[in-house]
Amino acid sequence: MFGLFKKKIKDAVDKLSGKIEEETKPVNESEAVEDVFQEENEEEHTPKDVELGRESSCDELRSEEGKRDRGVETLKEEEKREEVKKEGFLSKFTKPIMSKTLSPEFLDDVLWDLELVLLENNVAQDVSQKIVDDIKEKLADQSVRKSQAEKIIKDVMKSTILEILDQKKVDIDSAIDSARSEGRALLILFLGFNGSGKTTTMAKTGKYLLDKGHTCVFAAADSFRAAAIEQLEFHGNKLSIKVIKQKYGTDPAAIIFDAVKHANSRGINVVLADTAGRVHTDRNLVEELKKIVRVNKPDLKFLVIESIAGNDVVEQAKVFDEVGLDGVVLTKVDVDDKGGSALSLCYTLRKPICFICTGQEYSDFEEFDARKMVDGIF
Ligand SMILES: Nc1nc2c(ncn2[C@@H]2O[C@H](COP(=O)(O)OP(=O)(O)OP(=O)(O)O)[C@@H](O)[C@H]2O)c(=O)[nH]1
Ligand SMILES: [Mg+2]
Repeated sequence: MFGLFKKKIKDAVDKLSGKIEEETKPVNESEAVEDVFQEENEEEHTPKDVELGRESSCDELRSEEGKRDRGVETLKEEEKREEVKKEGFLSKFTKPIMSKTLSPEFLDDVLWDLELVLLENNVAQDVSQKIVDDIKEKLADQSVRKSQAEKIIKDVMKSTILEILDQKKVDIDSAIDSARSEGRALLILFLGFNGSGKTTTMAKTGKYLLDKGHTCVFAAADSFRAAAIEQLEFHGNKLSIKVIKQKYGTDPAAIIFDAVKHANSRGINVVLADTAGRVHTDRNLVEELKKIVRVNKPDLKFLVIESIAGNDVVEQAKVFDEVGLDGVVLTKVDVDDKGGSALSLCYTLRKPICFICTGQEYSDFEEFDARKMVDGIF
């Protein structure tokens, strides 16, 4: 998952920190002295010191003779450590500290490579630009030490990407509870482009909700594509989830209306409604979707979108957002080497990615964790 993206980002970070390292120069003496004191303080309580302390307190429990011998040994060890510490301390005055002040011009030059990597990996142009601008703003005029260049670049990139991905989460459990308190089922609508994985994702969501102890029904509101109802019934049978259906050609808004009525009269917690795949450029199908929403007022509308759709995700998402999306489910992440779609979607829609699908099995479904994704990339 996102293998190529990870590699390219790593290469870009290496190149960027490499260029900074190449350009580092010795800083003035007073700064160097300050740095040394700071480092000495940081070194003051190393785990090794703590270990040594623990060792000597254990000795107290041993025989008196052993205690004396060990006491002498510990003293010698401490003297030796002090000597080494002093030598190290002095050598730092003779070895100048290398650092580079990152001017905006220098950053412009070196961040170009990073922008290219983002563009090549399906990160939309305005999103790539925003990431690079943010990184530039955070790093400009900072003095970066040679040894810290890579860590600083990585930390800044991680926080910038995390800010984009970390949108306010959808809490399905609370939404179910609040619908229940009103004596009704929660209605979740799955919509998206042809073949994006809507029906499979809805089945996975059904399994996820059953595992959490909720009850569900499926609404077979794709009454358009041949075999769509049978496909949903296959999942319904496997998962023991009832499918509310009507004949092909029936108005999908009416099918969902029926399913909600069925669920409300039986105290079922959630109605999961499948819809026909639509091409975002087909206005009639988009209007049909708006009708479904107008009639049934779904609590949650999830856009199911392929991670591999590339730059097209942004245009698709914008059109589907005309009905007011609540979140995104990103599918086929298992076959996506690039990984930029998630960034483009979050930035464009300002909506959360709720789940990611990583295969065709019901279990290939997980709650999206922005921090996990960022940690995985870096
Ligand atoms: N590798 C992989 N395949 C997936 C994933 N999700 C769905 N698929 C496959 O994608 C294909 C299309 O899935 P569907 O669930 O039928 O997609 P759909 O959006 O309902 O399709 P339409 O109803 O025709 O618009 C099927 O072969 C699924 O098994 C996923 O996360 N990873
Ligand atoms: Mg389908």
